[in-house]
Amino acid sequence: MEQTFVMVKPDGVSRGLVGAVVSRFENKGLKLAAVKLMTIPQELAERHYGEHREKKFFGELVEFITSGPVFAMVWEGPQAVKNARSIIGATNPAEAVPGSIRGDYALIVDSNIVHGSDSPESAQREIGLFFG
Ligand code: RTP
Ligand code: MG
Repeated sequence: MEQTFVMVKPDGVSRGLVGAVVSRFENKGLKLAAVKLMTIPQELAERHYGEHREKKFFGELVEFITSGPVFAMVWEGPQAVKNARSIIGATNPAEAVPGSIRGDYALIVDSNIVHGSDSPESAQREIGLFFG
């Protein structure tokens, strides 16, 4: 059974959207396998988003993701990675379809509520970082 790493980002936690996010994954039929409320240390943030290290928004991204508590989760089920990305919606909320989390709850790319792994390999890496 495939697993994926999902987290409600600091904007989603501070807006009280943890329950809404969890509901959507439960409604879809995925199973919750692990959960942790935590504030991400700088070093973990830099490793988690390591693929973006050279991008101009990297500093802001790390600052944002460490700015308050996140709600980290592991969800499992058939094609969990792909199904989770579809529930979450496009990276830019302006392009995310209504019915997706980002389409329904977010406006701008800097604060888009939730993270989901982009491949099964990323999922295993991220689950190791956060729950290993
Ligand atoms: P995430 O990793 O957070 O689930 O988002 P994603 O896969 O949909 O998008 P990704 O390309 O991995 O980007 C990671 C996060 O970086 C911020 N971002 N800002 N200013 C920009 O052009 C820009 N592009 C990406 C977003 O917050 C995105 O979620
Ligand atoms: Mg990503």
